[in-house]
Amino acid sequence: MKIGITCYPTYGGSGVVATELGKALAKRGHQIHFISYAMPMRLTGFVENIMYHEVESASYPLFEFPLYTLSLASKMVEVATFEQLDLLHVHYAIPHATSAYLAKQMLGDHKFKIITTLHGTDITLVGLEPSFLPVMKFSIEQSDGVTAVSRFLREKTITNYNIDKEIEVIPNFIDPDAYKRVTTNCVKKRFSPHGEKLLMHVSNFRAVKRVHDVVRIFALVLQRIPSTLVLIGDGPDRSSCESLCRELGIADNVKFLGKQTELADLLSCADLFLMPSQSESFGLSALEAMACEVPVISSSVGGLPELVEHNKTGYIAEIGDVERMAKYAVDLLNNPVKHQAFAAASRKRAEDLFNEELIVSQYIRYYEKILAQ
Ligand code: GMT
Repeated sequence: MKIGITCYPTYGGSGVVATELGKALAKRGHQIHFISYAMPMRLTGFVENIMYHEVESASYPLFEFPLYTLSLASKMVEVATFEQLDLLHVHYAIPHATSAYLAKQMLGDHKFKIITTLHGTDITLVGLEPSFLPVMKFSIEQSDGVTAVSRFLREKTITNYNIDKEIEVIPNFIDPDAYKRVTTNCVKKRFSPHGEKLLMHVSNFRAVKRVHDVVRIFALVLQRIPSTLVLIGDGPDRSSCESLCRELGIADNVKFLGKQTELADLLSCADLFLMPSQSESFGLSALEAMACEVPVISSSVGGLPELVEHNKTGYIAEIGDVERMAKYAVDLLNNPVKHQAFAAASRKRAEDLFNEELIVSQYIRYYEKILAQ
């Protein structure tokens, strides 16, 4: 198939899923055309069957805001025409599904199918803004196929937007060969020179991630167990989290690594992964941790209970219940037999339910179904 993929190219789950999907499809011989305003973060080097088309947004003093939606639609028309795309798969509905709709309307003879994958705040937060809601509902309904990354997100889409459309749940995935626990211990020794337990969190440090809760959970754990917290990623809440660590007197035990690419190496050092989010439609970084045999302690929101199996691969607790999450963490870190069982169960769940082979095949079957309609 000839498939166009549009996503945000930045450090974020939807862009990661789109890029890994594109790479996996290219490996299977499909021709993939990424269309975005920058090269997707995980698309490095030359990859057979993958082409990248950059969207250039023109600026003019009259335009107070960039008109990316329009520039993207024009680029979609260009790529679909010259490359004879069969379908255009857009990740994160705003504004990609709208640009795709516009592009399709502009094309006369060669019409492609549009598949929109809903990822999270496009549905649960941003899309609900009155200035976006009508156009979101319309663009989702006009897509030929719609997928959501969890059952939770499918239900939210149906109820929030009153959408009368079949939505296929296709969860996120990992490559179990790329995400596995690596045995080398050297990085761990840097963070835990005296065998301290290592707690980890990876995110874009936005308010929905509640990274302050990560710090507070860790402060409680540290009172009971010698440990280190490693925080990976960057974003709006990073500075205030650094201040909180100083206020709580735990700054020496917390390492802020900023954005990192070699996540499997780092996750392999961790004993626990924390994800106390306010909202999380799936929780891709928690899945990456599980694949590296790291049990997850998370909030019970959104799609997280579909990923984290309570009392088996980790624990879930109410949003903001920092004490309970800390109690779970201490319990697990103090019990090596249980910890080992949770670590093995995490890997097994990631491999059995969310492995690349399984999920990419599911996408291919879905593409074929939509193309046949
Ligand atoms: O929705 C967002 O905040 C952005 C999006 C992204 O691009 O990182 O994250 C969402 O998509 C990920 C990939 O499907 C999911 O793993 C995240 O749970 C989801 N984020 C939220 O729902 C907050």
